[in-house]
Amino acid sequence: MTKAFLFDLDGVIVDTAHFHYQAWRRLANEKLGFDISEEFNESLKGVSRTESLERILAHGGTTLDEATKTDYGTLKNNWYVALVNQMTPDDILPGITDFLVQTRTAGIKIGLGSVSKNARPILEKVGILDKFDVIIDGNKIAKGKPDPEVFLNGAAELGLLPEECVVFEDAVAGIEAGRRAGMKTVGIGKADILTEATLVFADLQNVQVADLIQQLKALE
Ligand code: B16
Ligand code: MG
Repeated sequence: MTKAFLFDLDGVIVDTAHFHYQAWRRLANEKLGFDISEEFNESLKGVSRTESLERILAHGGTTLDEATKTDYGTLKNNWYVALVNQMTPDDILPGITDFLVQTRTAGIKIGLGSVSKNARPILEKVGILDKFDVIIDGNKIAKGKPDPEVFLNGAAELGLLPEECVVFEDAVAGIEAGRRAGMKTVGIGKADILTEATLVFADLQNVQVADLIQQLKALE
């Protein structure tokens, strides 16, 4: 029986991916001496800040000492935070506000499972922090997605079993994390990319919580 929905933040609740891209691109251009494409940025979705920098360095065929990596991670984050500080409730992705209302009405708990250390201030900025029963973010976990830790912690904080939770994710790494946690997964995006998801929708507009629960049950 489904008792909780655990939502990823970036790409599901809000679209912060283009802010991450702008900040990483600025770092690559100004400090590393190469460019990164929007296509390459896809491979950074759902991946932690330190792992993202490692992937960018490998992509550019370069290395840095640990102190510089820390400095550059902080620099990128300062640029990123300045961008997300401009967010408003208009930045909530289509269909989400209504979907959260439907979830609450159906008596299903609402959790956040994000590897971002900025998750809480972002939810506050867009005005929906109070909609969440539990928030697991990058400050609470040791391992990023595809490790299942973030979602297992969400279930544990809610006092629920993994099989009672459904994960909503836009990233391949996030779907894998949900699957490894023993949860059903709803992919938000393209079915040919999110091939491991239990169900896939382009977005949550026009998705009814009651119908979704029925569809998931039918697949058991
Ligand atoms: P921060 P999610 C992830 O958020 C992003 O998808 C990923 O691109 C980012 O590197 C990561 O958060 C860490 O974010 O630098 O703010 O701690 O998709 O798990 O909500
Ligand atoms: Mg995401």
